[in-house]
Amino acid sequence: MQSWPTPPVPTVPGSPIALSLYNSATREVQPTTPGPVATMYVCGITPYDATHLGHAATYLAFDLVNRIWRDNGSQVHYVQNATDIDDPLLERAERDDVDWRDLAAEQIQLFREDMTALRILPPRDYIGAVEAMDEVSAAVSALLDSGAAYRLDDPEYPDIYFDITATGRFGYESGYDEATMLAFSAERGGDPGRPGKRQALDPLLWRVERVGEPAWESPIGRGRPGWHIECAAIAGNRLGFHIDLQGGGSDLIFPHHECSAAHAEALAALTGVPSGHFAKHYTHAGMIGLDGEKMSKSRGNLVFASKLRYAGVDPMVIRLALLSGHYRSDRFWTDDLLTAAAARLATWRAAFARTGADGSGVVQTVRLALASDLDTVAAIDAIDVWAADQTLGGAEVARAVDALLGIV
Ligand code: 5CA
Ligand code: ZN
Repeated sequence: MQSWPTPPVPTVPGSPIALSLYNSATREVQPTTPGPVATMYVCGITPYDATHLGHAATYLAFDLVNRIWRDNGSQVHYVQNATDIDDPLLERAERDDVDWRDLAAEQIQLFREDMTALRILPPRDYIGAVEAMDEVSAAVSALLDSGAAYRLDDPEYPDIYFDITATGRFGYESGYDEATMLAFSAERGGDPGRPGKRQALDPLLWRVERVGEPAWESPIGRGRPGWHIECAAIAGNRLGFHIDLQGGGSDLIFPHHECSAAHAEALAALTGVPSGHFAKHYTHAGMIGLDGEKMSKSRGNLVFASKLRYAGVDPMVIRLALLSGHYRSDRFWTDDLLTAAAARLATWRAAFARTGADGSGVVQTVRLALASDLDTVAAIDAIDVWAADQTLGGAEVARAVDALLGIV
């Protein structure tokens, strides 16, 4: 699919600082170690109710990763999917009496416009599940042939499941215990109670055609894929099966990233690539809430980036407001965040226009803060202190804030 336009990214004077990030798989902050081309896969939207501020906050966190890696001298090969066929999308299309394809296309276009307005660097490959159908079914077929997957012994619906024992390390990514995994599986699209599976946590790879549901022709019969295999195939086929980072919100830690990592590792084993963890870092953003609850499609307590834009809010104010909390903390959206960000941005813009040299070292302070697990709170504090000193020049700092925080 078409991605969205790339905003200009200036170079920053001074010395880059290597990025460290929290890794959900090790439960600690660790240095990232990309080569000349850093490889990042961030799970994309399921295209309805886009783009709420929870989505925006998550994509912003990985936009900072992208910007810091570039500052560190790497190119970034960034891949993102759109889950443009899935049960929740079909349910929403039915509820609203629209064609699911039209709903997806319209919501993906809105998402592109929001990402552009928020100055989020686009993925090099923006891939819909529907357009990737052949490669996804080929991946399922390969897993089935290898014995890592099996057909359910169900005469009516012989769906294909992944055997979570195939990689010998299922569970390492989340570190969750069995009871937690079972609970999240049931809550987040899995079917731990379905009879006939080898293990309750085995995830669906291929759903054979049901009457009235969309289905695709494939070597394993007509049907449509499970959720996790889409991301494993789309990421692995473009970035390889050993990538620098897989990202998303914390609600994707399990089952989605655990299962997509297991699928990717089982696929990697088939290619003879030395087996290791799929991603060096599994990094997750905290949940944005509203009025005491997680902002979610199912609750319907959503604030949309586009609604704020249409009401005349400067997208840079939205961006700064979302960056004013740490990406990993669960936090609440309030209108006060917008008010504070608007005042701060006005102060910063006046300071950016000041002539003369900076001399305060603020650019390095910002670099250090961001390199330390994206500490935007410390970075913003340092810029506030700099802006308050009327004797300091603005041009260098403006360039750094544009390149590293994406704010102009
Ligand atoms: N299409 C799948 C991933 S393959 C999906 O999770 N789509 S989504 O539209 O539900 O979410 C898109 C991204 O936004 C995910 O990374 C998800 O973790 C994140 N997200 C959803 N709600 C919130 C929230 N309230 N706060 C922060 N991030 C959120
Ligand atoms: Zn995904």
